[in-house]
Amino acid sequence: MINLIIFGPPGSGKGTQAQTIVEKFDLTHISTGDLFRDEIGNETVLGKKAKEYMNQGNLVPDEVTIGMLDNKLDQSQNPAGYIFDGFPRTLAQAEALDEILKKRNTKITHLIALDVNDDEIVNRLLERGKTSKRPDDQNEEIIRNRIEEYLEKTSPVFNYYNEQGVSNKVDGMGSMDDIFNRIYDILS
Ligand code: B4P
Repeated sequence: MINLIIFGPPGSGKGTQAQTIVEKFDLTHISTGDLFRDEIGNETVLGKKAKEYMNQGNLVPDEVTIGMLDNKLDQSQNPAGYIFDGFPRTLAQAEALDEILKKRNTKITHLIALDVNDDEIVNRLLERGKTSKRPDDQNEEIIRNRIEEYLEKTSPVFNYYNEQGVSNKVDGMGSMDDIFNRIYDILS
């Protein structure tokens, strides 16, 4: 079983690479960003809570995010494993994920961190914002806030899993195929 965390700053290619990894390894893709955007689109109570944080480029509170992830895992059993995209984003989420997987007699097998510089991130997200209409992709100040949130709250998750011996860094610059090949080498 592969349980992979695809990790990195906003716009580093997590969602993009997850799509290809899912096809090659038959994993189930769980993206907390996509789950929140579905909740917002359906105007649920959870979506209304998440929207105010996301639109400013802030993280949604842990208690909201962890409960949502636990429910999603209950609904999508896959013996081949999971790819966690955008989760965990804090140490508390990482600890909760370990507990959630332990209950299911499994654990994280790999964390792959995509390394991309800040200027490239801003360019990619502003470019995506032209078509995605995502409010958090349309304003450089909000994108820079997302990068700050990542550095302050999310980046320590790399070391947390490094202590478990499962963290890997991958150069996230270059073509999507080249980056996928770097990831493939680690997973196979
Ligand atoms: P996410 O939806 O996870 O969004 P993201 O960080 O922007 O990454 P994404 O996966 O979408 O983009 P990708 O890098 O693939 O999170 C959005 C918000 O939701 C967060 O800010 C937060 O508020 C909230 N949230 C989500 N999870 C949370 C959690 N666990 N806890 C608290 N809050 C949470 O791609 C970006 C762009 O780059 C694309 O346009 C792509 O085409 C392009 N691209 C990718 N690879 C490229 C390459 N090699 N070259 C050129 N362009 C490339």
